[in-house]
Amino acid sequence: MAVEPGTTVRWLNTSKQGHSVTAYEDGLPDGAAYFASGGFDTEQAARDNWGSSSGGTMYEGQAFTHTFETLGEHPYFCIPHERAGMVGTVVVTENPDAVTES
Ligand SMILES: [Cu+2]
Repeated sequence: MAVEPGTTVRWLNTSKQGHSVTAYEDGLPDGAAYFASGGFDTEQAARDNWGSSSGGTMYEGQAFTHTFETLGEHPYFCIPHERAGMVGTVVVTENPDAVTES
């Protein structure tokens, strides 16, 4: 998805499975705040804590929000379903309408 800076994006788990929203730390633009469900500061911490009670799991009906302030591409994934291709990118741009969704 493409959004303007300052946009708060909300992910809602509408499935029966637990998911995560976990940023690819190395893929974030310089200066961008790290984001992950569970509030982790690093991708490694999010991965290490997956499966624990504080693991950042979003259960059915739970949401995670993040406000994007930095221009650029913000790739993220779902920890348990990364290998299944559950990944995405939030593109932060001054002109979201010009971005072609892939
Ligand atoms: Cu998932």
